[in-house]
Amino acid sequence: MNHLDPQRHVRGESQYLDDVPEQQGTLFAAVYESPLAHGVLNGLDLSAAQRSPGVVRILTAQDIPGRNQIGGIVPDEPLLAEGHVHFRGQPVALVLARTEQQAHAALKLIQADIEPLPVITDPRQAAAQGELIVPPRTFRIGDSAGAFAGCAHVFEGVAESGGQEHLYIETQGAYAFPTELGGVKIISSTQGPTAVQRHCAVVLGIGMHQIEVDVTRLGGGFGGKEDQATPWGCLAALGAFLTKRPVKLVLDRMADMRMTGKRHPYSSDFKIGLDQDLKILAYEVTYYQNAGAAADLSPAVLERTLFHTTNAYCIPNVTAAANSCRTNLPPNTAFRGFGGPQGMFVIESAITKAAEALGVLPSEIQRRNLLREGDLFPYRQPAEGCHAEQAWDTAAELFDLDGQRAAVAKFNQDNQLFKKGVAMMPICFGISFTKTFMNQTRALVHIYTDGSVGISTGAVEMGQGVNTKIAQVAARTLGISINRIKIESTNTTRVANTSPSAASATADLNGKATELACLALRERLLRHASTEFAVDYEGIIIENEQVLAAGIPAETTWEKLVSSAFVRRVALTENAHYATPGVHFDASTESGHPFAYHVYGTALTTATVDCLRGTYTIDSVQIAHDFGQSFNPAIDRGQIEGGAVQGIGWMTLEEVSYNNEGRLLSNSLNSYKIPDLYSVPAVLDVHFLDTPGHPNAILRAKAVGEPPLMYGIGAYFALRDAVRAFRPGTALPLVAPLTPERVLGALYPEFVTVGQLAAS
Ligand code: LUZ
Ligand code: MOS
Repeated sequence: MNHLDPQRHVRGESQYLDDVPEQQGTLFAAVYESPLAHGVLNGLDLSAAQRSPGVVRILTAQDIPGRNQIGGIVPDEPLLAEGHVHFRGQPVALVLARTEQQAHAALKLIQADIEPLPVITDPRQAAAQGELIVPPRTFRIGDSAGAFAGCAHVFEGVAESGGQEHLYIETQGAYAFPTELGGVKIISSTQGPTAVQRHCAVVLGIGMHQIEVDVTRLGGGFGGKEDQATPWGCLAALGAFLTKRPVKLVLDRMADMRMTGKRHPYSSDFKIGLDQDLKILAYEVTYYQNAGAAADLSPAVLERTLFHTTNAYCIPNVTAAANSCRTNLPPNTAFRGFGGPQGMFVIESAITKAAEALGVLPSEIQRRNLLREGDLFPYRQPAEGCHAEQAWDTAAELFDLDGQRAAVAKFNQDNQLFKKGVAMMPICFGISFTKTFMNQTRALVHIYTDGSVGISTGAVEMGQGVNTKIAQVAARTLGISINRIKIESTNTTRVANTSPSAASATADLNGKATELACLALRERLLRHASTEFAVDYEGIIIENEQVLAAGIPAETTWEKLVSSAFVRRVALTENAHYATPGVHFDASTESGHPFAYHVYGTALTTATVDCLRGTYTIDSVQIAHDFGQSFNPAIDRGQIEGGAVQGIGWMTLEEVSYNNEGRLLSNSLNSYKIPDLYSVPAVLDVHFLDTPGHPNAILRAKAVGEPPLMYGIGAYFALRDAVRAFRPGTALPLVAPLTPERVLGALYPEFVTVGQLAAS
C-alpha cells in the first residue's frame, strides 16, 4: 500500500491553502513587524500607509474586540503588540488592501515610535536575570550527589545545541471568510485546528461555535504549525470579522523565517559518573532552554527534554534540572522531537566526553548502559517491551560494526588529509502527549447508501501519510476496498476539541478512534445480516467486500448489505471517542506513566572529513528500528529516512543565527543551509526489527514521526570521531551544529576562530 497523495502532488492536483480559489472582494493582509527586539511602543504613525493606494483598513491592538491574547500554555502573548515589543518580527499592525502588492507597499510607510530597551538573546544571561518563563523543574531518581562519591570516574562539561528552522515547503497562512451569523470560517495551514478556533474565539470575543476551521492538508509542519499557525489564523479572522470581507494572509518565505519561532537552542551543564566497569552510576544536568519572548509551547518542550534526559540508558542516580529562559527572540516552538533531541544530545555528549577522557570507544559505554526490561526511567515509568539491546545488537551485527571500524581505522592510517569517523546512536522516544488529557480524539464515520465511506477525524495530513493509514485501518476493519474510502478535510464542526496533530501520536489516536467507529458499524451491519438471513451473528464476517457465513447467499456483497441495512433503518453513521488507556503523570512528584509506550532503535553512522577544507560527507546511516508490526512499510520507511536526514541537518549544516540585537542573520536559504539531495548519505539503510509492537499502537504499528530525528545525532559524533582522527587527543567543544566552519576550527584551532555570521 503506497501513500495515497504523492501522485496528486506530482500532478499539481493536491489542494493547499494557496490553491483555494479567491472569492470576489477578498482583501489581502500583510503584517507590520516590530523593527526592534525590545522596546516601549510609544506610538504608530499609520497616516501615510492609510493613504496608500488600495489600502482599506489598518488594524492594531486597539481594534481587537475580544482579548488580545493568544498564549497557548501561559497567557503571555499578545496577537498584536501593545505597550511593548518583545522580539524583532513581532506583529504590530495588519494592513488590509485590495491586492497583496498594495498591502506590502503600505507596510513600508508605517512608522513605529519605539524606545529601545536592552536585548537579551542568551538563555544563561536571561536565567541570571531571573527571566524564566515558568519555575524551574527537576526530575530526580536515586541520589546523584551521593553516588558521585562512589564513582571511579567523574567528568563535567558544557553542551550546546542550536535552533532549527522548520522550513515546511508551504509557508504559514490563513484565509478567513465572514459567515452569516457574525462568525468566521477559516481555512488554515495548521496542525491544530482547534487551537486556531479557540484563540480566534478569544480574540473576537465570540463563542467557539461561531468559528469553523477547515484544513485539507499542509505542505509540511514539523511542529512549526502546532501552535504557530494560530497568529495568522487569528489575524485573518480579525480582518474578516471587522470588514465583513474575506481576508487572505500568507507569509512569504523570508517573513516566515523572520517572524516565527524555531527549535529551541539549549545550553547545558552536565556531570557524569562511572564505575570501573563503565557503568554510569550518576548523571546531573542543568538545561537552559532559549524560549524566546513568550511561553508558546516552551514549558511542554522543556518537560519532554526532562523525559528524554537519559535517552536509551538506565542510570540509577539522576538529577535533571530545567530552566525555560525568556529572551528577545521570536518565541521558539515545537519541532519534531519536541525537546527530546536536545536532552539526548547532552547525554550523548557526556558519554563521549567520558569515553575520550578514558581512552575507550563511546560505544563501549553506550552498550553497557542500555535499558533493559523493567528498568526505571527517571520519572519512574518502567521500560516495558524494551528493545534497546536488540536494536543495538542487530545494528552492530547486521551492519558489521567491527568490520566498518577496522576499515575506517585502515583508511585513516592510509590517508593524511581525509579522515573517517564512526558513531553509534541508540534512541528511545516516549509516545504520547506528555499532558495526559491531550491523548484523546474522535472519529466520525459515514457509510453512504452506495457502500462508499467518508471519514472525519482530528488528524491533519501534512505529508506524513496519516490519511492513508486511517483509510487502511477502516478498510481492514470493514473488510472493504480502500477505494471506497475518502478521508475528509479536518474540520472543527465535524470533529471538535481535538489535540494538534503532533507528538507522533496522530495515527495511533485517530486510527484507534476510526477503528472503534468501524468496529461498531461492522457489528451493527453483521447483526442486521444475521436477522436478515436468519443466521448466527457469531459466524459472519466481511472479507474482500463479501459477507460470508453458512446460510448467507453467495451474492451478498458489501453494497447489498449496506443498502438492505439502510432500508431496515439501521444507522450507517458512527462517532467514536478514543482516549489512550494507562497514561498518567503527577507533576507534584514528577513521576507516573506518561507514555503509552517507547520506540527504540540504533543507527550506525560513518562520515568522511576533508581535513584541508573542513567540508565533509555523511557516508552512511544504517538503522535498526523498532516499528512493531508496520502495516505501511513504505510510509514508515519514508518517515525514518526523512527524520534521520532532518536530524543530520540540525546537527551539521543548519545554523540559526541572530545578532546581539536579536536580528535573524540566517534569514534566507542563502545563509541557512539545509540538507539537499546531495547531502543525503549515499547509504541509508533501514532495517525493520522483529518486534511485536504495542496494543496502544495502531494495529501494533508503532509511531514513526519523531523518533528517527534523533538518529541524526550520530552524524555529529561520527564527524567528531573523524576530526579526532586528524588531531588525536584534542579537546573539542561540544557545540552543535558541527558546520564545516566549526570543523575547520576544530582541525586548526590555532588558525581558525569561528564566530557568528557577519551582520549584513
Ligand atoms: N506537543 C505537545 C507535542 O503539546 N505535547 C507533547 O508532548 C508533544 N510531543 C511532541 C510533539 N509535540
Ligand atoms: Mo510536533 S514537534 O509533534 O508538532
